[in-house]
Amino acid sequence: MAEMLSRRRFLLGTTSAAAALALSGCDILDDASQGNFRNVLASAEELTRATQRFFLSPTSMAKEFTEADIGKNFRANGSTSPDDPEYLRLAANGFADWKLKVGGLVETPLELSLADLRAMPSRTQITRHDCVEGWSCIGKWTGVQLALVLDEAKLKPEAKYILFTCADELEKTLDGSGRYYESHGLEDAFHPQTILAYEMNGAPLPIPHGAPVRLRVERQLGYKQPKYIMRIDAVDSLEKFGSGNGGFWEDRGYEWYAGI
Ligand SMILES: Nc1nc2c(c(=O)[nH]1)N[C@H]1C(S)=C(S)[C@@H](COP(=O)(O)O)O[C@H]1N2
Ligand SMILES: [Mo]
Repeated sequence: MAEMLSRRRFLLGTTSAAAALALSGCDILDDASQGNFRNVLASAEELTRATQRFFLSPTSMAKEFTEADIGKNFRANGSTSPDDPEYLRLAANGFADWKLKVGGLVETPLELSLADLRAMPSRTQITRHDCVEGWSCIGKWTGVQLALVLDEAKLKPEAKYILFTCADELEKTLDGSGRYYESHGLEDAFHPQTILAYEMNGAPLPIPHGAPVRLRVERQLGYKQPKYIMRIDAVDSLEKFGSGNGGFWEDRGYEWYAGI
């Protein structure tokens, strides 16, 4: 699936199928390869349809609940009040100067304010959050689909993972290795229920829950949902970040793929 998906993003990320083929190393211009070119195009279309079927099939969606199911006291966990000076400065001003930086392996690096994100189409979902520590809570989240932001930035074909850098140090260390970070594969990054949430239960996202923006990835456990997001980078490998396991908790022994 990962293979299929990176292929799909790759095809969507280029201006034409011919350009995609050229980049993929296929020889499309000499006569002998013309038949082959059509076959490759046909199979690329088939691949896209298969990928779309996968995404549209209800079994691939996390369950959504009703307003009546929303938990009264959604617990805040992990960092609940980052003390990073830059974060505190941004918070003091209601995050008016906060900019989400989107970079790494993208064609168009972006800097998006909260107002920019709010101006994009939004999605609201009522879902259950499951923490590995053994508790769950249902909440309502509103935000912009991560796919829309990534499509605006246009991933380069080499991009395999999306890495999130947070404002908080969950563990105080001299070398900064205690800063929270997370990563996801492209399947989850482009999933329709994966949103950069700026509202919780109909109000601006409170600081304990990750203001100004946190990720919701509804088919994954709690620690895969970074709060206090400062940057998003498309990367081809997770090796260079933290201890190389793709996330704060992964570096401390948790599974990278925490599907539920
Ligand atoms: N930046 C950051 N993101 C984080 C954490 C954290 O400590 N820092 N904790 C994770 C864990 S383990 C859980 S269960 C959820 C908690 O989200 P909540 O505070 O909204 O309940 O956030 C996740 N994302
Ligand atoms: Mo958690």
